[in-house]
Parts: sequence; structure tokens; C-alpha cells
Amino acid sequence: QYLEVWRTFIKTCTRSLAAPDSFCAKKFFDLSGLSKKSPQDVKKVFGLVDKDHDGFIEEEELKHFLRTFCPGARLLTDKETKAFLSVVDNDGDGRVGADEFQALVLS
Ligand SMILES: [Ca+2]
Ligand SMILES: [Ca+2]
Repeated sequence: QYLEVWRTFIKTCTRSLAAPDSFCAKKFFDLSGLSKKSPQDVKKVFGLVDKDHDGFIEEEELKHFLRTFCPGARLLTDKETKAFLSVVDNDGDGRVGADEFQALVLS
């Protein structure tokens, strides 16, 4: 089932997010089917994006969001990274906690 999540992600990011500044977090989670996955799957995805495994997705890791799922995908632009952070960072500490990520994906 985890592989299935992975595959839908890859399909989504290669299909519709190639143009700079076209990234929308909410749209991406809907398109990829992740918003319909279990909290456990979402947690696994969080772990992939949190490359240094400190329990938070920092701005730099967020920038690599698409590339995490699809090697060769583009980096998010500064504008997209900031927009992404602003919708997900509920406590305003400038990074994304697992609970914040889960809340956004599954909302
Ligand atoms: Ca991190
Ligand atoms: Ca936060």
C-alpha cells in the first residue's frame, strides 16, 4: 500500500507541476490521493520529506518537496516554498511539524 502512495505521487508530480509557481499544496495532496490515505501513510511520507530526521520539515527540505517523490523533478521556487509554509505552519515557528503536516494533508 505504501508503494501505491509512492506511485500516485510520482504520477502527479510529473504530470501537472512542471511549470514554476504552479505548485499548490492542497491541490497536490488531492491529486496524488494522499489526502485519502491513512494517518500512518501520511506519517511515512512526512518521514521522507524530513531528510535529516529531526522531526520537522525545514524550509530547505520543503524546497525539495517534489524531488523527494520524483527524482529529477524541479525544486519549489522561493515563492512556492513560502506559500506552502504559510498554509501549513500553524504555530508560526517557520518549520513543519508532523502534526501540522498531517492536519494539512488530511483536512
Ligand atoms: Ca528536518
Ligand atoms: Ca510549525
